[in-house]
Amino acid sequence: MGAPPRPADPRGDTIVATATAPGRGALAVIRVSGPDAHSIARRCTIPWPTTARQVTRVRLHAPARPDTPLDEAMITWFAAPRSFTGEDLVEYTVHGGAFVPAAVLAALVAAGARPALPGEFTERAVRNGKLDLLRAEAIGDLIDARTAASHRLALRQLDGVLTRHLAALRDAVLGAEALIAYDLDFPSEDDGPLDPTRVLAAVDATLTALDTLLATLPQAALGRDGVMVVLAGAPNAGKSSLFNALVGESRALVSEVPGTTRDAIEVLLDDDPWPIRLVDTAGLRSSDDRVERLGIEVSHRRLAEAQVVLVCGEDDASLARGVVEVRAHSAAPLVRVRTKGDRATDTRPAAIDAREVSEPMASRPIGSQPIASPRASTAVDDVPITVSVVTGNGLAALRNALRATVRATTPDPAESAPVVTRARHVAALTTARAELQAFRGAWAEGALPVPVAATHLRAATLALDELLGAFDVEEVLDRVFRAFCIGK
Ligand SMILES: Nc1nc2c(ncn2[C@@H]2O[C@H](COP(=O)(O)OP(=O)(O)O)[C@@H](O)[C@H]2O)c(=O)[nH]1
Ligand SMILES: [Mg+2]
Repeated sequence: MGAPPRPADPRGDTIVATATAPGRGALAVIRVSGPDAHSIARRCTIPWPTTARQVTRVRLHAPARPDTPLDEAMITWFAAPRSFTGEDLVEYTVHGGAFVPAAVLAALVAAGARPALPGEFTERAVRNGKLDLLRAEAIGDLIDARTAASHRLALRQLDGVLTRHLAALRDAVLGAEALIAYDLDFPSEDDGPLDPTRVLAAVDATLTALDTLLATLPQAALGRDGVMVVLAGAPNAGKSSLFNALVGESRALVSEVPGTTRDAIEVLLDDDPWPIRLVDTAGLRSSDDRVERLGIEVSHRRLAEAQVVLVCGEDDASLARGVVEVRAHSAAPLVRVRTKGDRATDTRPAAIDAREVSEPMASRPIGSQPIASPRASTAVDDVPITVSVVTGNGLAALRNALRATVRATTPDPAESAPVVTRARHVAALTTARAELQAFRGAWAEGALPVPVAATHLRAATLALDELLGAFDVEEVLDRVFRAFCIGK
């Protein structure tokens, strides 16, 4: 989406946008913000409410045509700085649909407002100190959230968990800087020269905190893309039937990515603690058929990416073969599924306990980076879970087993610890980390003059400042808000 260039000083003018999604709907919200918001809105509104922050029923019209009503609407106005943007702000709730919001928007533009750029309302809120940059990003994430996990992460960030944590880290770096500055200014104060280990301890604690924070990035991807769970097994094992049964049973189908018959088919299912990206594959048996071979190659690739594998087979022998084949391509935890339970000729009990999960042979944490505190995988025994898509038996137990395996190998979503969610965060934290390490090396060896070593601390502070949006970094603001929707 080629966003138009942003005005050089976007603070000067008054902007307008529809904040709700276009299309047919009962209501739409239109916002006007800027120094002339009240006078512009007034030219389209009868009567003008006397009191701020009070919902009033009004009639709307184009500025030149007060006798031609556009809508019966509700209006609330706010006076700077007590508004979302920190500017004078007007919020209309008008009737929705194709015509009314567009007509009211046009009237407000005719009265002097400029159509807002994507994210411009939130950008103004940041510029006016109503919101820090991390919280502003969280609003964007909240709007974009498609899964319960993404929603949870966005709300946590909106609540300021990450902001407070970073502010504390920044304070720690400033503290170290102050220690050094004090030593520079008063080198022979009563306590004698500065104890270098004190500075090192402060810097080391900050480095550890930065590492912990950087290691949380995979959580954002998990919340967005889900845990990749791949169905594997010989052709005809019942994988596609099981895929359909699991999808059909799911409480929320989030998205669907259909492929061709020889490609993998995947679906994102919202689940607790993380969404599950369920992938059906073509089957594992080697084949001379060219098309089937292509499908098998795709299966192998998917297996290599899998975070959990459901190995499907009708009997012990095919399950055992399936496990061996899967292990050639994947070290992910396995859940063994005996399919077509309704046909089973043996007399084993059909009801299998939910805790029966096959042992992850080489469990590894999910995500491309190490996870801060992976928990031990669940204890398991050796009984596969028997399912039937015909009777539905075993599907609930399979879901529970899958959840248990996911829980055992992914970060704990209940932790209220701060989590980084964007490449921007990682870039800034990596810079801060590199500067702190450069400082640490120079300081420990006494290799650089103190004032030079101290510039690394300064640079680390600046990187954290940029992350918080604590000072005016045009480029950063521009990059962050370009991705927002209009009216936000
Ligand atoms: N009776 C019974 N038949 C099943 C069950 N699951 C799959 N099948 C049958 O087994 C055959 C192969 O199933 P399919 O899901 O296409 O296997 P895939 O090749 O592994 O994807 C089909 O004829 C299915 O109807 C089940 O639970 N019970
Ligand atoms: Mg199939």
